[in-house]
Amino acid sequence: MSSDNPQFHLHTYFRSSCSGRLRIALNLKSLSYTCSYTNLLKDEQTSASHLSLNPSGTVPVLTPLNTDNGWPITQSVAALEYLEEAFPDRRPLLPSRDDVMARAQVRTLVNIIACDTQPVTNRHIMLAVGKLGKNGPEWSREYMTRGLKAYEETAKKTAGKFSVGGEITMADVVLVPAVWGAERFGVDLEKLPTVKRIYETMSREEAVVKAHWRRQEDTPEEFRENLDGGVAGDP
Ligand SMILES: N[C@@H](CCC(=O)N[C@@H](CS)C(=O)NCC(=O)O)C(=O)O
Repeated sequence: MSSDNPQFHLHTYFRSSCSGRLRIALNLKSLSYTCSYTNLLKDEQTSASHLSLNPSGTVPVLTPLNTDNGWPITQSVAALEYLEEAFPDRRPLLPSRDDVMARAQVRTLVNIIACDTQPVTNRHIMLAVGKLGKNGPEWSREYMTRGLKAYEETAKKTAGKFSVGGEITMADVVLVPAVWGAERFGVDLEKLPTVKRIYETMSREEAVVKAHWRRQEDTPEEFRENLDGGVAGDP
């Protein structure tokens, strides 16, 4: 990274959990970014222009702007790892290199959400299971519950204030937007006390408040919440 003032561009969607991961990480590391908005409900992720940027037809896409040799990063976990490697001293999101077991634990928790849970609850999967006669939202609730139970059982072995000890890591960054989705789909968090506690602690972080799906420029008016906590339309 050649610049002292690194800038990023993020292709995002307000309710995309994978985009939420990057908003939180960028905020935690105090990195500035501009956004373009890809409306998944309008299938803009499958437009020719988006596919030329990201052949996977998904968001987010993170583009480092003022680097010597940057290009768009089209996988959110690769982008998280990139941010960590490029800016290890800005609010580190992995335990120290001396603690390789703790690093493995963080990556295990990240993968429980990013590899085992989000892909099977993605919007196009819900639509596909709907065509097979299943109830898409019930499907998502079931698989989110399963994934978060695995997270709970795994995290409770290492959790302190956060999922792995007392500092925020990538695991917590990935967990928070997964819980946003789980809440929407009616997953019972009372049965997941470690997840619930960490989620509530994380939700008080300024970086998370700013990254919340209800507070993005592309959040539709009916879902919008301002930074003081009021929901649009509330008295
Ligand atoms: N493995 C990818 C997954 C990206 C992904 O699936 N993003 C969702 C939003 S969270 C999406 O764009 N879905 C579009 C769709 O389902 O059609 C990543 O981590 O970046």
